[in-house]
Amino acid sequence: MIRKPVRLTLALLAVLALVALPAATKAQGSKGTLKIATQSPLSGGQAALGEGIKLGAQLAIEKFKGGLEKAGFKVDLVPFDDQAKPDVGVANAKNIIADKNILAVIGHLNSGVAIPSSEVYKEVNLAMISPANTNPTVTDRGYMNVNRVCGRDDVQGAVGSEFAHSTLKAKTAYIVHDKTTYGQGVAEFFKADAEKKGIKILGFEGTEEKSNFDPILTPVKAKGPGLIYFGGIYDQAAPFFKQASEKGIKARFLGPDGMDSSDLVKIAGKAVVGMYYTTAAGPVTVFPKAKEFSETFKKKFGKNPEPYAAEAYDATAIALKAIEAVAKSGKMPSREDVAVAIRKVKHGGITGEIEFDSKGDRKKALYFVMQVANADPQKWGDNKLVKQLTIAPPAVKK
Ligand code: ABU
Repeated sequence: MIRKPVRLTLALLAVLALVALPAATKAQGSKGTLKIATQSPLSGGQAALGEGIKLGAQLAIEKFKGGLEKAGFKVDLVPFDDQAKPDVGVANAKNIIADKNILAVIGHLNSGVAIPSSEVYKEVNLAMISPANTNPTVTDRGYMNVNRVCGRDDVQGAVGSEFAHSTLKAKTAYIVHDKTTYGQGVAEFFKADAEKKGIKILGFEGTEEKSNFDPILTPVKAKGPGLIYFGGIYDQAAPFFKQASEKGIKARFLGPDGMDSSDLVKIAGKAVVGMYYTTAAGPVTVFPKAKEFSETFKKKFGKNPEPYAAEAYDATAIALKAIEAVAKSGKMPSREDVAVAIRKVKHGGITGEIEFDSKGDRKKALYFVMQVANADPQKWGDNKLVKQLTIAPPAVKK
């Protein structure tokens, strides 16, 4: 038999449970579902970086969705595979804008995909925050919905040429690029600044070849440059540099952030140990606040975060902050509200302080010169930090 005080306590608990129930229901999405999309290559030769971007965004949503959930929203991630192809990115973008619950896009990896896809997002003022796109055109169009947390290739190209000139003492260089918006663009910025510094450019050549570089490397070897610069991405650069090394070419190897993936050494092995690259992705070891992210990432996904995963985490945190700010005002967040709110966010991210200028560039972007230290892909994070710079975006040309 239940005694009277116990009966009263049980009755009280039952009443409390009934009162608490509507609140719990509200916290589980009674106001609807808000979605954040990612667009990056999840298949093909650049999937290592693209997958990292998706997983960085996923971790940020898990970490920061609490405020919106308390306000009654469910928050979902919707990953899209752009395959590093402009037409696929644009087709995905059309599907993204058709889903009215998607309030921000974190992406892309490739500037040549981000630029046409963001023309689609612009039609509906859907915010894009890029973790990785470095081509100037991404933000130079001045779209209110387009932002990036990384630096720009007009700066990155010059950081590379300054390093080639002042530290490597290169007198001559041969430049190869992948003919993409990004690869050719950064190669041109490198070339222009290298020439100003007196480096003689012995060749400037674009190629879409992925496996047999002999027709390019034979004349390169004959010209004997002090440095080879490859403007492109690791899936093409790795076999290129591997074959250059096997051919006995003694030039120094240098490239931009497209080199910055553990897959570079997975494909090229020892041939690229000692080579240099510039990057706009912070090696997570330089950011004390990224330690927890890095550990959680490894524990949850069983691998190290690839470059730009931390930037995707910060970009997603900014999007959530902006959505929450709009939701707090009592309004159902619209895409335009969110795009406007993103420009007002000041975020102490794991990759440093982030704030956007009027074009959507990070006010103080980070650039690094790195040297490949080891042929083991697991040790990509141990690459040597040669130089770290914080540089504001170039002034807007009038
Ligand atoms: N910045 C690295 C990825 C290449 C791109 O921007 O297209």
